[in-house]
Amino acid sequence: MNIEAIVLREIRMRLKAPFETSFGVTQDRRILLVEVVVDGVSGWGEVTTIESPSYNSETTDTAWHIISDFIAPQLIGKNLNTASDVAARLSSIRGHQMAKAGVENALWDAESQLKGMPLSKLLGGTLQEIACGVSLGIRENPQSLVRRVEEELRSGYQRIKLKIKPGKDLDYVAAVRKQFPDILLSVDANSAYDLRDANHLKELDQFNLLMMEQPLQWDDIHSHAKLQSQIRTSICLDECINNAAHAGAAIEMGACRIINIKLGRVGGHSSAHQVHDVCQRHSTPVWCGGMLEAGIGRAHNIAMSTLPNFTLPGDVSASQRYWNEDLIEPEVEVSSRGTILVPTSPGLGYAVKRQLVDQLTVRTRDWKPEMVAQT
Ligand code: OSB
Ligand code: MG
Repeated sequence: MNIEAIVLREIRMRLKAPFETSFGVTQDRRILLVEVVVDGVSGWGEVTTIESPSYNSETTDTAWHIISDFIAPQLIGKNLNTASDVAARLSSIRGHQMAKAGVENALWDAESQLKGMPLSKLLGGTLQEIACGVSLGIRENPQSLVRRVEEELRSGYQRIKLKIKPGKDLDYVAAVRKQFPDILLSVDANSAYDLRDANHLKELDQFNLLMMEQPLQWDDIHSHAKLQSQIRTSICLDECINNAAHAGAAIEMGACRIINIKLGRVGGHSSAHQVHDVCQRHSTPVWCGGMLEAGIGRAHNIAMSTLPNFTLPGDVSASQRYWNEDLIEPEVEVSSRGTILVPTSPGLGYAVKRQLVDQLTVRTRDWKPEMVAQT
C-alpha cells in the first residue's frame, strides 16, 4: 500500500438542533476529514474531536496540528503492507488518538477497497445488521425529554440514553422511567460527578438502568472501581478507556461491567479491535459510542460494530437525526426495528459526496511524496 497523497480538510456543519451534555452545548461542528490516496484509490477517515478540550484533551485544532506536523509527514510516500501497520509507525507520537484514528481509518477504507471487500469483513466483522440506540441531550424539563423519548421509540430505536448532570438527573430519569417502565434505558454523565456523590448516584439504582456511563473523572479508573462496589447499576466506561491495557485494567479492577468503544478515543480500528478482544475475553459486553459524527465517521462506526462482542445497541443512529444533508450517499438509515443494515459493497459501502465536501470545506492541506523529498 503506497501512500501517494494525503489531503486534510476542515469542514463546518451545523447540527439540526443543539446537543447539550454536562460539559456544554454543541451545534456548530468543526470536523476534519482525512483523504488518503493509496495505489490510486481514495480512502476516507473522519477525526472525531469536538471543538473544545472538554470531552477529552483533543480538539479539532490539536488534531489539525498533530496530523499536519507529525502524522502526514511521517506517512507520506511510505509503503505499508496493511493498515494495521500504521499504529506501530505512529507509536512515537504520544496520545492524540483521535488525530491518529482519522488517518488510520482512512487507510483501512483504502485497503478494503483495494481488496474488493467490505470494511466490516476486512475487520473480521460477523454481524449483518447492527442494533441502534440514541443519545439524548439534556433538556429544559423532564416533560420535553419524555416527548423526545417517545418519538425515538416510535422510530424503532432499541435503547435510550439520557445525558445527565448534577441538578438535571433524578427527576428526568424518573419521568422517563415512569412513562416507559420496560425500555432499555441508560444515563451518561460525561464525568460530571465525583466520589462524594456516591450516595446520590446510588439513587439511580431504583430505575433499573442498563448502565451508568462515565459518572466520574475522565481519567480516573480507580475511583470508578470504588463507586461500582457501592452501586447496583453497571458502570460503563467511555472517556477513561484509550487502549486495550486500560480496558483490561478497568475490568480487572471492577471499575465497570460494560465498555463503550469509540474509534477516535482509542486511536483507530486496530486499537478498537484490541479493546473489543480484551472485553470479549473477560465476558464484558461492548457497544459503539458516537461523537456527533458526519457520514464518514458514522460509516466507520457501522463497520466496527459488526465485531461479535458488540452485543448492546450503540449510539450510531440515522444521518437525518443530526444533519439536513450528510456527506455520504446513501445516508445512514435505521429500520423500524432499530437496526442498520451493514453495507456489502467494497470499502465503507457509502460514497463520499465530494461536491458537498468541497462546499463545506474552510481549509485544506495536502501532502505528496516529492514535497517531503525536497525538505
Ligand atoms: O459521551 O457519548 C458521549 C457526544 C459528544 C461527546 C461525547 C458523547 C456524545 C454523545 C452523542 O453521547 C452520541 C452521538 O449521538 O453521536
Ligand atoms: Mg459517553
